[in-house]
Amino acid sequence: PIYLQKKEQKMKKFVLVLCVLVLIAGLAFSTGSKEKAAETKKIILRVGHTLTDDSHYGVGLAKLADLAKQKSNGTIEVQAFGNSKLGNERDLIEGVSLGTIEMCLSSTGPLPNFSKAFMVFDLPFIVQDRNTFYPILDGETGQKMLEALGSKGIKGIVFFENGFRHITNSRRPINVPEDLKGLKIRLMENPVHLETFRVLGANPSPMAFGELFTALQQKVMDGQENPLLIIKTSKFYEVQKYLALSGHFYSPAVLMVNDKLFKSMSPAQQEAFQQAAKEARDFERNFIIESEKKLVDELKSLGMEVTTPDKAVFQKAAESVYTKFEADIGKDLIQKVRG
Ligand code: EAX
Repeated sequence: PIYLQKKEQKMKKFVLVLCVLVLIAGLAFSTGSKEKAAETKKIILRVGHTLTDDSHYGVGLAKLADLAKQKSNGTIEVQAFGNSKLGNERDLIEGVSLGTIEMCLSSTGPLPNFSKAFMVFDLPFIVQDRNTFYPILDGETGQKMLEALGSKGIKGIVFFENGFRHITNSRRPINVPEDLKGLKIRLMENPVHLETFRVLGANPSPMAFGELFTALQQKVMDGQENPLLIIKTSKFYEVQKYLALSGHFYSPAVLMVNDKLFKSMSPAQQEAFQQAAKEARDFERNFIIESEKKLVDELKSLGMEVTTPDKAVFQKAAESVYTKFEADIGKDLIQKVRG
């Protein structure tokens, strides 16, 4: 019957329309996923640093590698190269600025060569307590300083920690500034640090970290200053008898990425990486705090003789450093960092 034929025709039309729809949906889906694949191309970030794999930098960067991989669905791979393998800190920062190295983790020590404001962290005893300092570093003040690196082609991601620095030497125990008289002390290439040790009466000279162990071993240098974890992991206790818990400087460390490269990542990758970096930062800071609970005893058992100088005496002796650098750094910034 006619009405049945019509029904069949309708049915055929319906199937045809359905087929076309399925085809269109399929096409849309396949181009969609192709776009997605293009958007999230895989990025490999080599990160250079000066410390050992078991140091706070090594441990923090291993954490960053895990988190970045997880959060980016495997599209960001972080490869760490420690022990100055990709260069000393100044070379590393220059490399990141030029784009010859993707990323580095460096103490703020060499950063005044790139942006003067960073000198604020180098002032003696300006940081006394981590808990009040972290919010300043992670808040607006620190953020502005990281942004200033943009003009050098560097994206400053977050502040990790290098830590409170203490003096070691092979000659004598240090209790008062006079004990430093005439000692050849290696400092970072940093004008504020060098001036501080000059004012304290030592004989400071700048040297790259990678050359330091040999210089101490061969007595080219009598001493150096670094956080406890570095004294342990870089084995300075093997060539330095005396440790003074002076805590005279606090070094943050900046995780830096080449700016162009950072901008070439998809928005989702950028977000994933920044979140991973924040979590790795917190992890690294905690690792230091936990390690430091036992480090003095460990270093003693490794043969070091430890003194605890009166910080107020050293602080007073180094006061003129503030006046000397105030104009370069800015009174406001000094006030803000002091908290
Ligand atoms: O950033 O050079 C130094 O003494 C630093 O503490 C070290 O390179 C870690």
